[in-house]
Amino acid sequence: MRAVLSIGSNMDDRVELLCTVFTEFREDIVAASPVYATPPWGVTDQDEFLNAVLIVDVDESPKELLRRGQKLEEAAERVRVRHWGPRTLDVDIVDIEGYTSDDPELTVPHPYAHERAFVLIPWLAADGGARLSGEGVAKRVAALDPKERADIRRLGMMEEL
Ligand code: A4P
Ligand code: MG
Repeated sequence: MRAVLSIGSNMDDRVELLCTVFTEFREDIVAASPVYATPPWGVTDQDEFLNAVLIVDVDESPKELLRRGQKLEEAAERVRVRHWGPRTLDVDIVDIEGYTSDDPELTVPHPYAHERAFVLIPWLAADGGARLSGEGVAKRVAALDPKERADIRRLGMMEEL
């Protein structure tokens, strides 16, 4: 099963926290985006995020993959204080090839992916042919507000940081 993961952090050592996800999935990564510095989306009075997208090939089921991501969040001692609020580590499943779900525990595609520059821009960098719900991600990126696009700063590949 091929899945697209969006990972983010805006607390503590953000590079180190994102690195734990790269390490967990090192055998499964098909493509990885650079790491980007991104302004907070949704709840804007919080620190800047680092975000990246990983494309992985895994043997487990969608729910097992969700659980694997949640274990990394737990290991990062993530505390859920506020919806869309500050977090040490967030591992979201953006999309899974050939699979959709409206289960609140695991909604696929991720309901906000199509409007989030911090997901779409890294995803396009990892996969130039990416598609979300039948539409090219390149087209969605082109349709973003230019200011929002310009605010997403490429820092470099994970191994360079
Ligand atoms: N859940 C349902 N579908 C999924 C899915 N596709 N992937 C459930 C992962 N989880 C999914 O998530 C709440 C519940 O969503 C989980 O129990 C899971 O079963 P959460 O991470 O515990 O809580 P949350 O923070 O309230 O919501 P969520 O949806 O993770 O927040 P978001 O939507 O990820 O937004 N700005 C920038 N620049 N960069 C960011 O990374 N992140 C957020 C968080 C806000 N602003 C941001 C960023
Ligand atoms: Mg999440």
